[in-house]
Amino acid sequence: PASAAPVATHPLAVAPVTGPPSSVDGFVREFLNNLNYEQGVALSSSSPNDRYLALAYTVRDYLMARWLEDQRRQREVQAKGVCYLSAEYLLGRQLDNNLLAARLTDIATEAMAACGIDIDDLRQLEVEPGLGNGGLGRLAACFIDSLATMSVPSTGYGLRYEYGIFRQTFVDGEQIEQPDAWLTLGSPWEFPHPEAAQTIGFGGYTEKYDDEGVARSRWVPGWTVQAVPYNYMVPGYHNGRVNTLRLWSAVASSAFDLRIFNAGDYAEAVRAQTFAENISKVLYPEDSTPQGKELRLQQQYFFVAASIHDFLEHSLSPDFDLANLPDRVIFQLNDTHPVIAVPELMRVLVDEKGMKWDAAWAITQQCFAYTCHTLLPEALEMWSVDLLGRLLPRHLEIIYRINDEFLAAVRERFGDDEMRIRNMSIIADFPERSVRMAFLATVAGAKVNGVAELHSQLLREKVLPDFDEFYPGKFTNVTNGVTPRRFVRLANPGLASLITEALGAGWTVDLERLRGLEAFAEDPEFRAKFAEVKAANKRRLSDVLRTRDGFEVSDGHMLDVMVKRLHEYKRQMLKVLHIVTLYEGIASGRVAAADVQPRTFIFGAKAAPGYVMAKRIIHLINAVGSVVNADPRVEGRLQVLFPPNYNVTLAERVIPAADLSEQISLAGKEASGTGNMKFALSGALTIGTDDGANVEIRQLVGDDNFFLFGMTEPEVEALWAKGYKPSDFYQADEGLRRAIDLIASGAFSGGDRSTFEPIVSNLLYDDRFMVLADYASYIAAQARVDAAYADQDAWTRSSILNVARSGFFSSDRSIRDYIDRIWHTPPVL
Ligand code: KOT
Repeated sequence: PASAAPVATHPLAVAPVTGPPSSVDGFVREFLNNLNYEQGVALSSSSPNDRYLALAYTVRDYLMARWLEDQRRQREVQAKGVCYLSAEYLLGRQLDNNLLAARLTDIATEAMAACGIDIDDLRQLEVEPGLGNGGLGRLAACFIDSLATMSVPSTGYGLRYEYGIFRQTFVDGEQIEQPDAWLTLGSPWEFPHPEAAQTIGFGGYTEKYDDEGVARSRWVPGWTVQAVPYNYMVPGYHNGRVNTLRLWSAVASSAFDLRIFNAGDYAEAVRAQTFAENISKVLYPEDSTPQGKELRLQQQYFFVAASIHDFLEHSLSPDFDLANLPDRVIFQLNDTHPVIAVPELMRVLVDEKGMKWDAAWAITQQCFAYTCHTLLPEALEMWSVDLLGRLLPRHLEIIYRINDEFLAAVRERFGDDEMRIRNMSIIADFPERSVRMAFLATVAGAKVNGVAELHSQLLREKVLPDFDEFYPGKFTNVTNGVTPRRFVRLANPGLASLITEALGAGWTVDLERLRGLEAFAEDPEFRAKFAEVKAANKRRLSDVLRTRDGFEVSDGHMLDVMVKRLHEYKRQMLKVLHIVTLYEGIASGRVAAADVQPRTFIFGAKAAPGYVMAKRIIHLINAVGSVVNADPRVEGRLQVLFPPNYNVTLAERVIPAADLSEQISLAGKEASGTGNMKFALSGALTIGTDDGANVEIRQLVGDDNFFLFGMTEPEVEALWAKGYKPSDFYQADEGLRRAIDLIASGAFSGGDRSTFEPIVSNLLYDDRFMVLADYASYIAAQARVDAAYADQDAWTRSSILNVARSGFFSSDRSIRDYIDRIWHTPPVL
């Protein structure tokens, strides 16, 4: 990033904002230039990868002038902006998104054709940046898209992992993880700026010193790492805006190396280098179950410290009065992963800028806001005081002082209610003395939000009730959303054309306009076209699964899809029990295959590598698939497909083809879900519990167009209170008994009863997520699905209504809510 001081004096120092000529000829010229001068090859001798890179460079070049202009303007205008701090960005492929944003899709397609290249072949070569685990990272990617499209001054900050989420393969049905070396063939979308590196300290000690009669503290780090920024363009849709995503990469500090080199230990110095560079080496693959690993804390501090310093240095003028910082920035904390930013800003303001504690704290409390993405107790991050004190001693002191002052205020308000004090303390004493990051974020944040109405309500009432009482007005809700550019326009071009034909083009940036489709749901001609789009999407999916995985998707089947991380709370096991129930009916001869509604079940799911039960469930799904798909008695009417390595790219093909969306978490466990929104916007009907954003989807699409089942959250609580015995449900339900017995019998494990025994006993004797309690209700709801699907025309009508009524779930609306309720950062047009 350029410094605030202007250096451009020559009239050509800033490229004209138009960029290269928007013509096929112009594009061909740029493309060949890039092929020759960047890749160093002639067209005739270029590899497909050369061509992909040259194409990417060309698209980039068209966006460049806008990008430079927006960076200049962002500095000039000095408007309040958002710094979105997120440890994850699950971006998906960039080429199509950037072509679309820059209105270059047609030109680029023709230009490639003029060079004898099928642009589709190049699309397939892009390795998606999988710098996230699932919902939380994908949400961040949707949000930066919306921020750019809505012209909100903002920067996304995060980590440039050298290895993103692992590549999943199956060996004998079991998950094997492979490294995701996404950078090896070149990364045309990023711009490294080693000259703008930040120095990040770790370890060492703190000391008190006398500053002209004022007692101060300072941190003397034991070692440092360089944080090198890599900038990515984030183009808005058709608005000429290009925002920045800045991801940090760790490089060894030369000073640090020198000391060791001078000691004559060359090998040790090189080792130290890799030690430093480990920080941004790999994304931790746990979703909603973080492990308290030291390297993870290093990652967190590394990227937030670099981001805060970067913002203060490059976005503010040198004479800026930091007392006014809240007028210029809001740091949005994407869950607790970046919360160490809070003591870091305090340290900078107090120790480095010499500000008084109280003034610095008042500023800090206005500069942060916190989004919570979970309710699972095991997902609430805690860092041991021991580890924090070793790695970030000054930050620990600051956290203690924040806590002391906070608890003093609590005492003042509520008296010496020791129970309450202990429950609210940022420092927990058991099982180990540790820092509760969610509490720190809540105390420091101007606002705290959950990600769906139900989640925000439970957050206030169940997880942080004392804080809600102490800070009236601090808690709010912002229901999640998804970007219609990627998930409708790009992923579902057939539907997009149909919508544009019916409603005109404005819906892509004003998704509530989809309401206009309600009237078309009553038009048989429109329904026929809509059904044809769905059929075409299924063929597109078939093609992908054939080339990607060698699968043959059966024709004429309902596509019943469950794609999301593998987690017990999401209850893939409930889906398995449904499939086994259908299969057992046929295999036992009680049900004629001909009477079964033909269905293809598609799963996509990665399990955290250390999550043993999740991996067993993956194994079971594959095992059930092998048996069901091969059994002639099924007559091909049931099919189970589990393509490995579910990612954004595959989601873009699977979701538009789906008829039925499985959103079946135990009520109260899924904070929001965002897949559920993508399915509804693609015309899939949802079978779901009253959980997360399902609640809002159902309210909007209407009960007639949604298959609700299962206990409500209060009913779940009541059953726990009464005492839950899963084996009672097993005993009482014959269908359930048959399904579980079949799994236990070894029918899916070559007769070996031990393979899936841990799953069976977990269900019968533990079942933390009440799979057995919701089984009967789920099976009944699936019967309603079958009946509804039998009337194809009525189903299509419901499907259209799902699309028409899901405009609320645009991430543009989420961002508008953030602006109104939390950020107060109006667009700068
Ligand atoms: C991960 C680690 C710690 C705490 C929370 C998480 C987390 C939560 N990771 N992903 N989530 C999901 O975030 C999505 C976006 O808000 C939600 O839709 C989804 O329900 C969460 O599970």
